[in-house]
Amino acid sequence: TISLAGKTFVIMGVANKRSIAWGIARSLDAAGANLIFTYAGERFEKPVRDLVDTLEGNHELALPCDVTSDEDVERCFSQIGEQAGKIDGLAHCIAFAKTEELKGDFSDTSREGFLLAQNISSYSLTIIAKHAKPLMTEGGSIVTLTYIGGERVMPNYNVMGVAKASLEMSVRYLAHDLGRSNIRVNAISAGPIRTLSAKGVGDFNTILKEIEEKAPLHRNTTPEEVGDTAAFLFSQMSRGITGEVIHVDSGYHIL
Ligand code: 0WD
Repeated sequence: TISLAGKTFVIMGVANKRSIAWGIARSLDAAGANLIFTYAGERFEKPVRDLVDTLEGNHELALPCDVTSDEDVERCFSQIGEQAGKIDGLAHCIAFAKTEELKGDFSDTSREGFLLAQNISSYSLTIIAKHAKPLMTEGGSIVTLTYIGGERVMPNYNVMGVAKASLEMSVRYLAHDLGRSNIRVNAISAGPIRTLSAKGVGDFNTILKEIEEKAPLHRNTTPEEVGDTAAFLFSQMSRGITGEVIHVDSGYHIL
């Protein structure tokens, strides 16, 4: 197993125990890392703190950070800087689109819904990278989560697919910028996983069944598989990798 002892990582986007961010938290905790959690708003504070208490390590910081607010992101990272000093990496596990735009025709997408999906699911990575960079004084690794619907048309993914395409390109531009500071930026393209966010995608069960039938490994992706790949991307084992999208999807993307 990978050791991340003595390293500190920020994990953004734990909503509940099914969250992919929580799979990442468990893998990093098992590797001995120190973790700092951010959550979207007050109502998530208690559930996040209760979950964090179940981990092995003592992870003290849980902070609010609504990524739609520049001030919130700035305040959050300055607080992290004050309390933790430097950080070694960050997991961005955040996305949002209106449920009514995750079904039906993409051509019906509203301007407002389009911009909302881009704002929370894509632009957030850029503003976060900007404020996290000064804290990664010894280099670092940023990992975000994407989906194959950002590369090809998948049923019902619609406006979120366009946001993921924009997110994946942001990964490349950010990797280019931050490489000078020895900060790597990569995405994990996860297979479909039943989470709170996934509930919003129309016909999600059909998608899960299709993976079992057709993907090379004939099984669905688990948050643990994504977590272990994130641990690799946060470790020195992956030091030569940046600007990459790694598929953790039972091989479905080759079809
Ligand atoms: O099949 C899936 N579940 C896949 C998800 C396959 C491939 C990729 N992904 C991606 C998602 O698109 C997302 O980027 O993984 C990431 C994490 O999603 P998740 O684990 O599936 O979903 P969930 O457990 O619902 O966490 C998403 C979280 C939000 O949940 P809540 O209920 O707290 O809104 O994104 C966060 C939030 O924690 N989030 C925000 N955080 C800060 N500011 C905001 C915001 N404005 N909006 C949403």
